[in-house]
Amino acid sequence: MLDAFTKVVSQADTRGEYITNAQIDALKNLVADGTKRMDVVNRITSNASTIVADAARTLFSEQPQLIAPGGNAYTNRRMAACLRDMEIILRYVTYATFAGDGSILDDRCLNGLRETYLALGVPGASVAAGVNKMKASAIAIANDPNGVTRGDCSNLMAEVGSYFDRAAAAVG
Ligand code: PEB
Repeated sequence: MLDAFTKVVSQADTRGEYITNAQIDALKNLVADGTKRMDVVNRITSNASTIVADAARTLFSEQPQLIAPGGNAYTNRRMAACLRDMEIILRYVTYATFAGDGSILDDRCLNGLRETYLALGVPGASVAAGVNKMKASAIAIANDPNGVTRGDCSNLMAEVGSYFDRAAAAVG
């Protein structure tokens, strides 16, 4: 697991070189935007259950076969597993956002997930659809200009979006 700083250090070490000015500038920007990043993590974290529940509700209304008898979210046990999976993915997206690096998401959540779903018979494309719904509502919540000092969060939102995209691509 890396963060934005340890990633630069580890890449420099692999090449046996000092950290470059360009890398320092990129990290300076990351530090300058640190408060925004923490706010984003805080907002997504404090709205996690809403984000998961809304995404699941929309997913099941669009794909009712999932909750029909024989579906992959039919029975409370499978429904609970499904909501839990979405919550786990969202949690790792918040970790990646906090660290400014996706490796925690890749290594501890997405690695082998496609194979797990294949083995379980859980439809990966439906999980990906659920992840995309979480992406839309998490970004809407994180990017809400009300209640915070207004500024440009476009880079940060693109970064957060890319973590959701990574999760969706890993299973879809
Ligand atoms: C991944 N999910 C399930 C299992 C595992 C994961 C390992 C099997 C064990 C169990 O049931 O608990 N676990 C999960 C994860 C990590 C982890 C992401 C990362 C660290 O450790 N069913 C649907 C939807 C979808 C869904 C499409 C969006 O209809 C998910 C939610 N996951 C789902 C279901 C099961 C499951 C298990 C239904 C139970 C499958 C079954 O037992 O039949």
